[in-house]
Amino acid sequence: MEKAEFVVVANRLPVDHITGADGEQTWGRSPGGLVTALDPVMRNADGAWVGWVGQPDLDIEPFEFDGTHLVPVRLSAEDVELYYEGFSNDTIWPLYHDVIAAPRYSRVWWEAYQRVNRRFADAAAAVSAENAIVWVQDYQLQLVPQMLRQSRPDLTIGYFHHIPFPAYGLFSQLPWRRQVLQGLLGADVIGFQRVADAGNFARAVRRQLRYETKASGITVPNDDGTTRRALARAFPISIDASSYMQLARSEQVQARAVQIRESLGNPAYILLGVDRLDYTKGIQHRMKAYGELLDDGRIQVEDVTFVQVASPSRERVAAYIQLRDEIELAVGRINGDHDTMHHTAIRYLHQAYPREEMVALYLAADVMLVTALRDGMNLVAKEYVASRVDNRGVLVLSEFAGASDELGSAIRINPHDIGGLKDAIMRAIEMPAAEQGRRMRSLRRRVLEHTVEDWSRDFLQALDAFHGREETQ
Ligand code: GDG
Repeated sequence: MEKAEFVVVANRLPVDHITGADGEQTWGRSPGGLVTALDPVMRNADGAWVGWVGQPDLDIEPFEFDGTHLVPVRLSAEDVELYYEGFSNDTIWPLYHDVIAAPRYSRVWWEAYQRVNRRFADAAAAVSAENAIVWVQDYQLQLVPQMLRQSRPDLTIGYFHHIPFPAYGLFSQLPWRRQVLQGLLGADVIGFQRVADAGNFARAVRRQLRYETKASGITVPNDDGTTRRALARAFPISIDASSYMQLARSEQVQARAVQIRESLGNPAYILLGVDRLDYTKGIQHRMKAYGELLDDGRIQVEDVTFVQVASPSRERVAAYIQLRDEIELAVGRINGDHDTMHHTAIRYLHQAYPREEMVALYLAADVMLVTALRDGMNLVAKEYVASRVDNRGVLVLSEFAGASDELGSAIRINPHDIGGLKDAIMRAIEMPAAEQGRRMRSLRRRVLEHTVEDWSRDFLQALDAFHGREETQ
Protein backbone atom coordinates (compact mmCIF):
# COMPACT_ATOMS: atom_id res chain seq x y z
CA MET A 1 0.00 0.00 0.00
CA GLU A 2 1.24 3.49 -0.89
CA LYS A 3 1.88 5.89 1.98
CA ALA A 4 0.10 9.24 1.91
CA GLU A 5 1.55 12.77 2.10
CA PHE A 6 -1.71 14.18 3.52
CA VAL A 7 -3.86 12.29 6.01
CA VAL A 8 -7.20 13.23 7.57
CA VAL A 9 -8.19 11.46 10.79
CA ALA A 10 -11.85 11.79 11.78
CA ASN A 11 -14.29 9.69 13.78
CA ARG A 12 -16.22 8.95 10.57
CA LEU A 13 -15.04 8.10 7.09
CA PRO A 14 -16.58 10.32 4.38
CA VAL A 15 -18.71 7.40 3.12
CA ASP A 16 -21.77 5.49 4.23
CA HIS A 17 -22.18 1.76 3.94
CA ILE A 18 -25.34 1.10 1.93
CA THR A 19 -27.09 -2.25 1.68
CA GLY A 20 -29.11 -2.49 -1.53
CA ALA A 21 -32.53 -4.19 -1.85
CA ASP A 22 -30.85 -7.35 -3.10
CA GLY A 23 -28.49 -7.36 -0.10
CA GLU A 24 -25.60 -6.02 -2.17
CA GLN A 25 -23.16 -3.79 -0.24
CA THR A 26 -22.01 -0.51 -1.75
CA TRP A 27 -20.49 2.78 -0.59
CA GLY A 28 -22.06 6.20 -0.97
CA ARG A 29 -20.45 9.54 -0.31
CA SER A 30 -21.80 10.98 2.94
CA PRO A 31 -23.28 14.45 2.57
CA GLY A 32 -21.43 16.08 5.51
CA GLY A 33 -19.78 19.48 5.41
CA LEU A 34 -16.35 18.16 6.30
CA VAL A 35 -16.31 16.00 3.19
CA THR A 36 -17.04 19.01 1.01
CA ALA A 37 -14.52 21.11 2.92
CA LEU A 38 -11.68 18.72 2.38
CA ASP A 39 -12.60 17.64 -1.12
CA PRO A 40 -10.32 20.12 -2.94
CA VAL A 41 -7.41 19.38 -0.61
CA MET A 42 -7.84 15.62 -0.86
CA ARG A 43 -7.97 15.76 -4.65
CA ASN A 44 -4.81 17.83 -5.00
CA ALA A 45 -2.81 15.92 -2.42
CA ASP A 46 -1.94 12.27 -2.34
CA GLY A 47 -4.57 11.91 0.39
CA ALA A 48 -5.75 9.25 2.82
CA TRP A 49 -8.67 9.41 5.28
CA VAL A 50 -8.67 7.36 8.48
CA GLY A 51 -12.04 6.81 10.20
CA TRP A 52 -14.87 4.53 11.27
CA VAL A 53 -17.43 3.32 8.74
CA GLY A 54 -20.34 4.02 11.09
CA GLN A 55 -21.34 0.43 11.85
CA PRO A 56 -19.95 -1.73 14.64
CA ASP A 57 -17.93 -4.91 14.15
CA LEU A 58 -17.23 -4.43 10.44
CA ASP A 59 -13.79 -5.55 9.34
CA ILE A 60 -12.99 -3.79 6.10
CA GLU A 61 -9.67 -3.54 4.29
CA PRO A 62 -8.48 -0.10 3.10
CA PHE A 63 -10.03 0.84 -0.25
CA GLU A 64 -10.13 3.63 -2.83
CA PHE A 65 -13.22 5.82 -3.15
CA ASP A 66 -13.52 8.84 -5.42
CA GLY A 67 -9.75 9.27 -5.62
CA THR A 68 -9.17 9.05 -1.85
CA HIS A 69 -7.53 6.21 0.01
CA LEU A 70 -9.89 5.23 2.85
CA VAL A 71 -8.54 3.44 5.92
CA PRO A 72 -11.34 1.96 8.07
CA VAL A 73 -10.84 1.76 11.84
CA ARG A 74 -12.83 -1.08 13.37
CA LEU A 75 -15.03 -0.33 16.37
CA SER A 76 -16.74 -3.13 18.28
CA ALA A 77 -20.27 -2.66 19.63
CA GLU A 78 -18.66 -2.14 23.03
CA ASP A 79 -16.29 0.54 21.66
CA VAL A 80 -19.27 2.37 20.18
CA GLU A 81 -21.09 2.25 23.50
CA LEU A 82 -18.15 3.33 25.69
CA TYR A 83 -15.94 5.54 23.49
CA TYR A 84 -18.53 7.10 21.17
CA GLU A 85 -21.91 7.19 22.92
CA GLY A 86 -20.30 7.29 26.37
CA PHE A 87 -17.16 9.41 26.64
CA SER A 88 -17.56 11.43 23.42
CA ASN A 89 -21.29 12.12 23.51
CA ASP A 90 -22.20 11.83 27.20
CA THR A 91 -19.06 13.32 28.81
CA ILE A 92 -17.22 15.66 26.43
CA TRP A 93 -20.24 16.89 24.42
CA PRO A 94 -22.29 18.13 27.42
CA LEU A 95 -19.22 19.39 29.32
CA TYR A 96 -17.95 21.40 26.34
CA HIS A 97 -21.45 22.83 25.73
CA ASP A 98 -21.49 24.46 29.15
CA VAL A 99 -23.14 21.51 30.98
CA ILE A 100 -26.58 22.18 29.42
CA ALA A 101 -27.01 18.48 30.23
CA ALA A 102 -25.05 16.92 33.08
CA PRO A 103 -21.82 15.25 31.88
CA ARG A 104 -21.20 11.74 33.21
CA TYR A 105 -17.69 10.89 34.31
CA SER A 106 -16.98 7.19 33.96
CA ARG A 107 -13.55 5.62 34.31
CA VAL A 108 -14.61 2.75 32.08
CA TRP A 109 -15.55 5.21 29.32
CA TRP A 110 -12.22 7.02 29.72
CA GLU A 111 -10.33 3.71 29.38
CA ALA A 112 -12.22 3.03 26.15
CA TYR A 113 -11.57 6.57 24.86
CA GLN A 114 -7.82 6.13 25.32
CA ARG A 115 -7.85 2.67 23.74
CA VAL A 116 -9.82 3.80 20.69
CA ASN A 117 -7.81 7.03 20.26
CA ARG A 118 -4.68 4.82 20.24
CA ARG A 119 -6.21 2.70 17.48
CA PHE A 120 -6.90 5.78 15.32
CA ALA A 121 -3.37 7.10 15.99
CA ASP A 122 -1.77 3.77 15.03
CA ALA A 123 -3.81 3.57 11.82
CA ALA A 124 -2.80 7.15 10.92
CA ALA A 125 0.87 6.49 11.69
CA ALA A 126 0.84 3.38 9.51
CA VAL A 127 -0.51 5.18 6.45
CA SER A 128 1.52 8.43 6.72
CA ALA A 129 4.58 8.96 4.53
CA GLU A 130 7.78 10.45 5.98
CA ASN A 131 7.14 14.13 6.93
CA ALA A 132 3.47 13.88 5.96
CA ILE A 133 0.82 16.35 7.12
CA VAL A 134 -1.86 14.84 9.36
CA TRP A 135 -5.07 16.72 10.16
CA VAL A 136 -7.04 15.34 13.12
CA GLN A 137 -10.72 16.34 13.43
CA ASP A 138 -12.78 16.97 16.52
CA TYR A 139 -13.53 16.07 20.10
CA GLN A 140 -13.73 12.30 19.70
CA LEU A 141 -9.97 12.25 18.97
CA GLN A 142 -8.38 14.73 21.38
CA LEU A 143 -5.60 12.33 22.40
CA VAL A 144 -4.54 11.44 18.87
CA PRO A 145 -2.19 14.44 18.27
CA GLN A 146 0.08 13.55 21.20
CA MET A 147 -0.03 9.81 20.47
CA LEU A 148 0.99 10.51 16.87
CA ARG A 149 3.78 12.88 17.85
CA GLN A 150 5.26 10.24 20.15
CA SER A 151 5.27 7.51 17.51
CA ARG A 152 6.00 9.77 14.50
CA PRO A 153 7.94 12.93 15.43
CA ASP A 154 8.57 13.62 11.72
CA LEU A 155 4.88 14.43 11.05
CA THR A 156 3.29 17.87 10.91
CA ILE A 157 0.12 17.59 12.99
CA GLY A 158 -2.98 19.80 12.92
CA TYR A 159 -6.14 19.47 15.00
CA PHE A 160 -9.47 21.23 14.49
CA HIS A 161 -12.06 21.41 17.26
CA HIS A 162 -15.57 21.74 15.79
CA ILE A 163 -17.40 22.34 19.08
CA PRO A 164 -16.88 25.00 21.78
CA PHE A 165 -14.01 24.83 24.24
CA PRO A 166 -15.51 25.69 27.64
CA ALA A 167 -14.45 28.23 30.24
CA TYR A 168 -11.84 27.02 32.70
CA GLY A 169 -14.27 26.74 35.62
CA LEU A 170 -16.23 24.11 33.68
CA PHE A 171 -13.37 22.40 31.88
CA SER A 172 -11.65 21.79 35.20
CA GLN A 173 -14.47 19.39 36.19
CA LEU A 174 -12.99 16.82 33.83
CA PRO A 175 -11.11 14.23 35.91
CA TRP A 176 -8.69 13.71 32.97
CA ARG A 177 -8.24 17.39 32.10
CA ARG A 178 -4.43 17.31 32.07
CA GLN A 179 -4.31 14.26 29.78
CA VAL A 180 -6.76 15.90 27.36
CA LEU A 181 -4.74 19.15 27.23
CA GLN A 182 -1.52 17.17 26.70
CA GLY A 183 -3.26 15.17 23.99
CA LEU A 184 -4.27 18.30 22.08
CA LEU A 185 -0.87 19.95 22.55
CA GLY A 186 0.68 17.16 20.48
CA ALA A 187 -0.51 19.21 17.49
CA ASP A 188 1.50 22.02 15.88
CA VAL A 189 -1.69 23.98 15.20
CA ILE A 190 -4.89 23.64 17.27
CA GLY A 191 -7.82 25.33 15.55
CA PHE A 192 -11.03 26.54 17.19
CA GLN A 193 -14.26 28.10 15.90
CA ARG A 194 -14.19 31.31 17.97
CA VAL A 195 -11.52 33.54 19.43
CA ALA A 196 -13.14 32.87 22.83
CA ASP A 197 -12.64 29.09 22.45
CA ALA A 198 -8.93 29.54 21.74
CA GLY A 199 -8.73 31.87 24.77
CA ASN A 200 -10.42 29.30 27.02
CA PHE A 201 -7.99 26.64 25.83
CA ALA A 202 -4.93 28.84 26.46
CA ARG A 203 -6.19 29.65 29.95
CA ALA A 204 -6.68 25.96 30.76
CA VAL A 205 -3.13 25.25 29.53
CA ARG A 206 -1.72 28.02 31.76
CA ARG A 207 -3.70 27.01 34.82
CA GLN A 208 -3.32 23.24 34.58
CA LEU A 209 0.07 22.79 32.95
CA ARG A 210 1.78 26.12 33.75
CA TYR A 211 3.02 26.44 30.15
CA GLU A 212 3.70 29.91 28.85
CA THR A 213 1.24 31.34 26.33
CA LYS A 214 1.72 34.53 24.35
CA ALA A 215 -0.88 35.78 21.87
CA SER A 216 -1.76 32.55 20.00
CA GLY A 217 1.55 30.82 20.71
CA ILE A 218 2.12 28.19 23.39
CA THR A 219 5.56 27.04 24.52
CA VAL A 220 5.41 23.26 24.94
CA PRO A 221 8.27 21.38 26.63
CA ASN A 222 9.71 18.33 24.85
CA ASP A 223 10.87 15.25 26.74
CA ASP A 224 14.54 16.14 26.14
CA GLY A 225 14.39 19.54 27.86
CA THR A 226 14.02 21.57 24.65
CA THR A 227 10.75 23.30 23.82
CA ARG A 228 8.61 23.74 20.73
CA ARG A 229 5.87 26.18 19.80
CA ALA A 230 2.25 25.29 19.18
CA LEU A 231 -0.33 27.68 17.74
CA ALA A 232 -3.88 27.81 19.16
CA ARG A 233 -6.22 30.20 17.35
CA ALA A 234 -9.60 30.63 15.69
CA PHE A 235 -10.31 29.37 12.17
CA PRO A 236 -14.10 29.77 11.82
CA ILE A 237 -15.53 27.05 9.60
CA SER A 238 -17.91 27.84 6.76
CA ILE A 239 -19.92 26.19 3.99
CA ASP A 240 -19.65 25.52 0.29
CA ALA A 241 -21.71 28.65 -0.45
CA SER A 242 -21.79 28.30 -4.24
CA SER A 243 -23.44 24.86 -4.10
CA TYR A 244 -26.27 26.33 -1.98
CA MET A 245 -26.66 29.26 -4.37
CA GLN A 246 -26.77 26.93 -7.32
CA LEU A 247 -29.53 24.83 -5.73
CA ALA A 248 -31.44 27.96 -4.70
CA ARG A 249 -31.39 29.19 -8.31
CA SER A 250 -32.62 25.91 -9.79
CA GLU A 251 -36.18 25.86 -11.09
CA GLN A 252 -37.07 22.61 -9.35
CA VAL A 253 -36.04 23.88 -5.94
CA GLN A 254 -37.84 27.18 -6.41
CA ALA A 255 -40.99 25.36 -7.53
CA ARG A 256 -40.70 23.09 -4.52
CA ALA A 257 -40.48 26.13 -2.20
CA VAL A 258 -43.77 27.43 -3.61
CA GLN A 259 -45.31 23.98 -3.23
CA ILE A 260 -44.22 23.76 0.43
CA ARG A 261 -45.90 27.06 1.14
CA GLU A 262 -49.09 25.92 -0.54
CA SER A 263 -49.16 22.63 1.31
CA LEU A 264 -49.01 24.54 4.60
CA GLY A 265 -52.16 26.43 3.61
CA ASN A 266 -50.35 29.52 2.27
CA PRO A 267 -49.69 31.18 5.62
CA ALA A 268 -48.52 34.79 5.49
CA TYR A 269 -45.36 33.87 7.39
CA ILE A 270 -43.33 30.68 7.69
CA LEU A 271 -40.85 30.32 10.54
CA LEU A 272 -38.22 27.57 10.24
CA GLY A 273 -35.90 25.64 12.53
CA VAL A 274 -33.45 23.01 11.23
CA ASP A 275 -31.35 21.09 13.73
CA ARG A 276 -30.11 17.70 14.69
CA LEU A 277 -32.37 16.84 17.61
CA ASP A 278 -29.90 17.97 20.27
CA TYR A 279 -30.28 19.73 23.64
CA THR A 280 -27.65 22.29 22.64
CA LYS A 281 -29.84 23.71 19.87
CA GLY A 282 -32.45 25.45 22.05
CA ILE A 283 -35.42 23.88 20.25
CA GLN A 284 -37.54 23.99 23.40
CA HIS A 285 -36.77 27.66 24.02
CA ARG A 286 -37.92 28.59 20.54
CA MET A 287 -41.11 26.54 20.98
CA LYS A 288 -41.86 28.20 24.27
CA ALA A 289 -41.50 31.67 22.74
CA TYR A 290 -43.64 30.73 19.74
CA GLY A 291 -46.31 29.05 21.87
CA GLU A 292 -46.56 32.13 24.09
CA LEU A 293 -46.92 34.43 21.07
CA LEU A 294 -49.94 32.33 20.03
CA ASP A 295 -51.30 32.29 23.60
CA ASP A 296 -50.91 36.06 23.84
CA GLY A 297 -52.72 36.58 20.55
CA ARG A 298 -49.75 38.47 19.09
CA ILE A 299 -49.80 36.01 16.16
CA GLN A 300 -52.62 33.86 14.74
CA VAL A 301 -52.31 30.25 13.63
CA GLU A 302 -53.95 31.18 10.31
CA ASP A 303 -51.12 33.60 9.54
CA VAL A 304 -48.01 31.93 10.91
CA THR A 305 -46.71 28.36 10.67
CA PHE A 306 -43.55 27.16 12.35
CA VAL A 307 -41.77 24.28 10.58
CA GLN A 308 -39.27 22.41 12.74
CA VAL A 309 -37.02 19.81 11.13
CA ALA A 310 -35.37 17.85 13.94
CA SER A 311 -33.21 15.22 12.31
CA PRO A 312 -32.69 12.04 14.37
CA SER A 313 -29.44 12.03 16.33
CA ARG A 314 -27.66 9.87 18.96
CA GLU A 315 -30.83 7.95 19.59
CA ARG A 316 -29.31 5.55 22.10
CA VAL A 317 -27.96 8.22 24.49
CA ALA A 318 -30.34 8.71 27.46
CA ALA A 319 -30.33 12.54 27.36
CA TYR A 320 -31.43 12.45 23.71
CA ILE A 321 -34.24 9.98 24.36
CA GLN A 322 -35.56 12.25 27.10
CA LEU A 323 -35.18 15.39 24.98
CA ARG A 324 -37.21 13.85 22.18
CA ASP A 325 -40.02 13.04 24.60
CA GLU A 326 -40.01 16.59 25.98
CA ILE A 327 -40.04 18.23 22.56
CA GLU A 328 -42.80 15.99 21.27
CA LEU A 329 -44.89 16.71 24.35
CA ALA A 330 -44.43 20.45 23.78
CA VAL A 331 -45.35 20.18 20.10
CA GLY A 332 -48.46 18.15 20.95
CA ARG A 333 -49.55 20.68 23.57
CA ILE A 334 -49.05 23.74 21.36
CA ASN A 335 -50.74 22.12 18.37
CA GLY A 336 -53.56 20.79 20.52
CA ASP A 337 -54.22 24.27 21.89
CA HIS A 338 -53.98 26.17 18.61
CA ASP A 339 -54.50 24.01 15.50
CA THR A 340 -57.60 24.41 13.37
CA MET A 341 -58.88 21.95 10.76
CA HIS A 342 -56.93 23.90 8.14
CA HIS A 343 -53.89 25.24 9.93
CA THR A 344 -51.23 23.79 12.13
CA ALA A 345 -49.12 25.79 14.57
CA ILE A 346 -46.01 23.61 14.37
CA ARG A 347 -45.22 21.22 11.54
CA TYR A 348 -42.76 18.98 13.34
CA LEU A 349 -40.62 16.62 11.24
CA HIS A 350 -38.38 14.09 13.00
CA GLN A 351 -36.78 13.09 9.72
CA ALA A 352 -33.74 13.74 7.56
CA TYR A 353 -34.12 15.22 4.09
CA PRO A 354 -32.00 15.53 0.96
CA ARG A 355 -30.18 18.80 0.53
CA GLU A 356 -32.52 19.97 -2.27
CA GLU A 357 -35.46 19.80 0.15
CA MET A 358 -33.48 21.71 2.79
CA VAL A 359 -32.76 24.54 0.35
CA ALA A 360 -36.43 24.62 -0.73
CA LEU A 361 -37.34 25.00 2.96
CA TYR A 362 -34.78 27.80 3.38
CA LEU A 363 -36.33 29.58 0.40
CA ALA A 364 -39.85 29.13 1.74
CA ALA A 365 -38.97 30.44 5.22
CA ASP A 366 -39.56 34.12 5.99
CA VAL A 367 -37.79 33.77 9.33
CA MET A 368 -35.00 31.34 10.24
CA LEU A 369 -34.73 30.60 13.96
CA VAL A 370 -31.27 29.58 15.22
CA THR A 371 -31.60 29.65 18.99
CA ALA A 372 -28.72 27.42 20.14
CA LEU A 373 -27.82 27.56 23.83
CA ARG A 374 -24.25 26.80 22.79
CA ASP A 375 -22.93 25.85 19.34
CA GLY A 376 -19.42 25.71 17.92
CA MET A 377 -20.43 27.48 14.71
CA ASN A 378 -23.90 26.47 13.40
CA LEU A 379 -23.75 25.89 9.67
CA VAL A 380 -27.53 26.06 9.25
CA ALA A 381 -27.38 29.84 9.79
CA LYS A 382 -24.82 30.16 6.98
CA GLU A 383 -26.73 27.80 4.68
CA TYR A 384 -29.90 29.88 5.08
CA VAL A 385 -28.02 33.05 4.18
CA ALA A 386 -26.26 31.48 1.17
CA SER A 387 -29.59 30.12 -0.12
CA ARG A 388 -31.34 33.52 -0.02
CA VAL A 389 -30.29 34.55 -3.52
CA ASP A 390 -33.40 36.80 -3.48
CA ASN A 391 -31.96 38.88 -0.59
CA ARG A 392 -35.09 38.28 1.46
CA GLY A 393 -35.75 36.55 4.76
CA VAL A 394 -34.66 37.28 8.32
CA LEU A 395 -32.13 35.35 10.39
CA VAL A 396 -32.74 35.27 14.15
CA LEU A 397 -29.44 34.10 15.61
CA SER A 398 -28.30 33.15 19.10
CA GLU A 399 -25.29 35.01 20.42
CA PHE A 400 -24.15 31.64 21.83
CA ALA A 401 -23.56 30.20 18.35
CA GLY A 402 -20.10 30.75 16.86
CA ALA A 403 -21.75 32.14 13.71
CA SER A 404 -22.82 35.16 15.74
CA ASP A 405 -19.24 36.53 15.68
CA GLU A 406 -19.44 36.85 11.90
CA LEU A 407 -23.14 37.46 11.21
CA GLY A 408 -23.63 40.81 12.88
CA SER A 409 -26.54 41.78 10.62
CA ALA A 410 -28.74 39.00 11.96
CA ILE A 411 -31.23 39.76 14.76
CA ARG A 412 -29.10 38.49 17.63
CA ILE A 413 -30.82 37.03 20.66
CA ASN A 414 -30.20 35.45 24.04
CA PRO A 415 -32.35 32.28 23.89
CA HIS A 416 -32.70 32.17 27.68
CA ASP A 417 -34.54 35.50 27.55
CA ILE A 418 -37.93 34.26 26.36
CA GLY A 419 -39.43 37.77 26.44
CA GLY A 420 -36.59 39.08 24.29
CA LEU A 421 -36.89 36.11 21.94
CA LYS A 422 -40.64 36.75 21.49
CA ASP A 423 -39.95 40.39 20.63
CA ALA A 424 -37.21 39.36 18.19
CA ILE A 425 -39.58 36.93 16.42
CA MET A 426 -42.19 39.71 16.11
CA ARG A 427 -39.58 42.11 14.80
CA ALA A 428 -38.47 39.54 12.23
CA ILE A 429 -42.05 38.87 11.11
CA GLU A 430 -42.79 42.58 10.77
CA MET A 431 -39.49 43.62 9.19
CA PRO A 432 -39.99 45.76 6.05
CA ALA A 433 -38.61 44.34 2.80
CA ALA A 434 -36.03 47.13 2.48
CA GLU A 435 -34.50 46.34 5.85
CA GLN A 436 -34.56 42.60 5.11
CA GLY A 437 -32.66 43.30 1.90
CA ARG A 438 -30.08 45.51 3.61
CA ARG A 439 -29.37 42.98 6.31
CA MET A 440 -29.40 39.94 4.03
CA ARG A 441 -26.97 41.53 1.56
CA SER A 442 -24.55 42.22 4.36
CA LEU A 443 -24.89 38.66 5.73
CA ARG A 444 -24.39 37.22 2.27
CA ARG A 445 -21.23 39.22 1.69
CA ARG A 446 -19.65 37.57 4.72
CA VAL A 447 -20.77 34.02 3.89
CA LEU A 448 -19.74 34.29 0.22
CA GLU A 449 -16.35 35.81 0.90
CA HIS A 450 -15.35 33.24 3.53
CA THR A 451 -16.24 29.74 2.35
CA VAL A 452 -15.25 26.34 3.61
CA GLU A 453 -12.46 26.25 1.04
CA ASP A 454 -11.00 29.40 2.60
CA TRP A 455 -11.27 27.72 5.99
CA SER A 456 -9.28 24.62 5.04
CA ARG A 457 -6.75 26.67 3.05
CA ASP A 458 -6.16 29.08 5.95
CA PHE A 459 -5.74 26.25 8.41
CA LEU A 460 -3.33 24.29 6.23
CA GLN A 461 -1.31 27.41 5.43
CA ALA A 462 -0.93 28.14 9.14
CA LEU A 463 0.10 24.54 9.70
CA ASP A 464 2.66 24.73 6.94
CA ALA A 465 4.10 28.00 8.24
CA PHE A 466 4.22 26.83 11.82
CA HIS A 467 5.74 23.40 11.47
CA GLY A 468 9.20 22.79 12.77
CA ARG A 469 9.58 26.00 14.74
CA GLU A 470 11.84 24.67 17.41
CA GLU A 471 12.85 26.77 20.35
CA THR A 472 15.75 25.50 22.35
CA GLN A 473 16.60 26.57 25.83
C1 GDG B 1 -20.97 20.43 14.55
C2 GDG B 1 -20.98 21.58 15.58
C3 GDG B 1 -20.38 23.18 13.76
C4 GDG B 1 -29.38 18.74 9.50
N1 GDG B 1 -30.52 18.06 9.26
C5 GDG B 1 -30.47 17.67 7.97
C6 GDG B 1 -29.28 18.14 7.41
N2 GDG B 1 -28.63 18.77 8.37
C7 GDG B 1 -27.31 19.42 8.15
C8 GDG B 1 -27.40 20.92 8.15
C9 GDG B 1 -25.96 21.29 8.47
C10 GDG B 1 -25.51 20.13 9.37
O1 GDG B 1 -26.43 19.07 9.18
C11 GDG B 1 -25.55 20.54 10.82
O2 GDG B 1 -24.47 21.41 11.07
P1 GDG B 1 -24.48 22.40 12.31
O3 GDG B 1 -23.26 23.25 12.19
O4 GDG B 1 -25.74 23.18 12.28
O5 GDG B 1 -24.48 21.51 13.62
P2 GDG B 1 -23.74 20.13 14.15
O6 GDG B 1 -24.26 18.92 13.47
O7 GDG B 1 -23.96 20.15 15.63
O8 GDG B 1 -22.18 20.31 13.80
C12 GDG B 1 -21.36 22.89 14.91
C13 GDG B 1 -20.24 21.98 12.83
O9 GDG B 1 -19.93 20.78 13.58
C14 GDG B 1 -19.12 22.21 11.80
O10 GDG B 1 -17.91 22.51 12.38
O11 GDG B 1 -20.88 24.27 13.02
O12 GDG B 1 -21.33 23.94 15.85
O13 GDG B 1 -21.88 21.28 16.65
O14 GDG B 1 -25.15 21.26 7.33
O15 GDG B 1 -27.85 21.37 6.91
N3 GDG B 1 -28.91 17.95 6.12
C15 GDG B 1 -29.76 17.26 5.35
N4 GDG B 1 -30.94 16.75 5.83
C16 GDG B 1 -31.33 16.94 7.11
O16 GDG B 1 -32.41 16.50 7.53
N5 GDG B 1 -29.44 17.05 4.06
